[in-house]
Parts: sequence; structure tokens; C-alpha cells
Amino acid sequence: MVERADDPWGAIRDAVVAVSDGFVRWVGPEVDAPARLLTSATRTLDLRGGWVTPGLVDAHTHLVFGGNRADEWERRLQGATYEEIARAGGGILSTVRATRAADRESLLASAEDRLTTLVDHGCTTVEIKSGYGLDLATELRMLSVARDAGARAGVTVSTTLLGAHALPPEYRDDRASYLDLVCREMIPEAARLGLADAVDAFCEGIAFTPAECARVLETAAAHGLAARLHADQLSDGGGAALAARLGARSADHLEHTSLAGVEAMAEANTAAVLLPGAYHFLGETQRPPVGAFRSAGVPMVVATDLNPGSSPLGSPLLALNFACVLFGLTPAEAVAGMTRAAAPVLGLEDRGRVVPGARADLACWAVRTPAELCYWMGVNPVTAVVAGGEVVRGAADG
Ligand code: DI6
Ligand code: FE
Repeated sequence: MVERADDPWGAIRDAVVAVSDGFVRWVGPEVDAPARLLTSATRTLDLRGGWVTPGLVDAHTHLVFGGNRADEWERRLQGATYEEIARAGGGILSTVRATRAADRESLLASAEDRLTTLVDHGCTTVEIKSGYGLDLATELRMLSVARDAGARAGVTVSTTLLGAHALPPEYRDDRASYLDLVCREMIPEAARLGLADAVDAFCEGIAFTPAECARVLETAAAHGLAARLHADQLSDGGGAALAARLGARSADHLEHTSLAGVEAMAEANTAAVLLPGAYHFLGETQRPPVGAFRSAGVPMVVATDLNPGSSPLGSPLLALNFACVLFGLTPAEAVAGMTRAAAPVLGLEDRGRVVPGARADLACWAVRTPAELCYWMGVNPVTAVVAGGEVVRGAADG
């Protein structure tokens, strides 16, 4: 699909997409396809009238973790809140205990399973955060497990160091020393080893203050790493404006973002990553200011937030449905939010569109209109997935 003013999908009917050496070489109506595209060595996939979109880009996940939190979820169903559980040492910290205790092989096996589920649903690029180690060795292990899971699944994984996710128990009375650990050891080591592409922080009453997050993200910049920020998820802590001021690529969640925050993001070209899975799973009622993002021209991205506490969501398509039904995005905005608007948040300008020169990351679907990607719930119409020119799902030749 290409952007065109008269068609939000940029659809080309009866089209051919020609790929070689991992890149899209030609896209257009079959009748216009140059004869040179087809040689005796050409392999063809006949999609029988289905649709091709860019491979989906899930720009916000925490899919490397030990254990799960079904027990905590049952307690929340009985009335306990996410914040109460976190303040009592559960929540993120219970996943930290399980992740620290997990050996590398089991961490990798479970992460690979989750990544595989996303690929089954059309993802070819997935961002994965650390943040359940909260010590140097476990944070680095999570990042290297994320990279290995991507290599095994044959898709692109972009990694984000989230050392400032929660205060670990051993630093309960010494926040400053934990921030020193993040800024003086975790960020420099992750950068030196090439294990992180970006750095994120959780700016929230139950996590880190704006000043603490600013220190973390400024340190990231000093080490050449891009910045992201979990902002205004449970309360308006001024996180959106902070992300904008620090030149973050995105501010994420944003349910409680003020209009001033939206304006600051528009000015700074900071994208809004919307995570309707967490909104749904936590039973939130305050929606992010989607109308304001739209009118201010802030790019809207949709992601799964796949994690064990607030969004155990393995279907990017269900995230698209939630974005439309719960947040009021149009289907075209939602699909753009997982393709062309999502790739720049990861600094990956070579994908997210099906155009000549783009990386050949494609998802093929048995749907009659692309709005159906947002319409079905718990149905997976994927027929094939191509990552870097390789067919990674649905290899049936036509
Ligand atoms: N916000 C979230 O929704 C996830 N992290 C964050 O900062 C939740 C992580 C968890 O509960 O395990
Ligand atoms: Fe998150």
C-alpha cells in the first residue's frame, strides 16, 4: 500500500510486488509489470486476490520475562489495583524475581515462542525492552536474549534498555545509587556491547520522577542511544512534555496526557505510541487524547505492549481492533500505526511501506478490505509473511 490523498489505504489493485536480494524492486498493477521482472529463476506467490501490507512493526513490547502474573490478574479481578499490587512489592517486581531466577535457555525459549506468535500474525519487526532484570547482568542477559530470539525467528528485533522500569528491592532506600547503576553501568555497557538500540524509562508515581527519567535519557543520548519514555500512563506526570523536551522518538501510553503535552510532542515531532491492550487489561477509563494528537499532527503508533502484567497480548491484530474500538482510531490510522508510522519510532526508515527500495518485509492476508485487519477479533487471516525477502510463514507457491 502506498499513501495517496484520495485513498487512505493507498491501494493498488491487481498488483505485483517484485522482490530481489531482500528489497522491494517494483510495485504496480500487473498489466504494467516490466517483462524483465520474470525470469526462469523467479519464485512467485499467488495471493489469489488477498492483500499485501508492509510487515507489521510492533514498536513496544516487553516479551522477554520469566513466569507470568495470572495470579495477580485474578486478584485484580477481585478489586485489587495495579498500583496497590506494585506498592506491595508485586507487579513488575514479581516478574523481576522470576526473570532473575530463569536460566538463559528457558528465557530464550519463552521469548522465542512469544515472538513467533507475533510473526504468525504478520509482524516482521518487533521492539523488545529489558526492564525485568534491574541489575547489570540480568538487564544485559535480557537484551541478548531478545537479539537471539530475533535471529532464530528470522525477523528484525530492535532492543531497548529499560533499566529505569522499577526500583529493585535492594535499592529501596537508595534511589540515587540505583540511578547511578543505570547511568554509569547499564547504559554504557549496553552501548559498548551493541546490545541496545534505545533507552526507555517509566515516568510515573510508582516508578521514576521526571527529573530521574531526564537523567537516564540524557545519559542515553550521550552514549548515542535513542530515547523513548513510558509517559502519563496512570497519571499526568508531565511525561509527554518531558519526552518532547528530551527529543525522545516517542512517548508511550499517554492516557493522562494534557493538551500542553500534545502540543509539545507536535513541536518536537515525538510520536505517540498508543497501547490499548494495557488500557483494556487494566480496566482503565481515561483514554489518550486521540483527537488532539490527530489535529496537532502527532504521528500515532499502535503496539501490543506484550508483557505479563498490564498487557499479555500476543495479537497485533487485536491491538488494532482495540485501537479502533476503545481509542477511536480509524482502521486506516490503526494500520498506519503498525506500519509506516511505527518504523520511524525505531529509527528504521527502510520499512513500513511497500515501495521500491524498501526492505522486503511483507504480510499477506486473506481479507477483502484492509479494514478487516482491525475488524476480526481472535481471527488470524494471515496467509504469508516475508521478512527481508525470505518467506518466513506460509510458503505455498502459486
Ligand atoms: N507500563 C506498563 O504497562 C508495563 N510497563 C510499564 O512501564 C507493565 C509492566 C508490568 O506490569 O510488568
Ligand atoms: Fe510498556
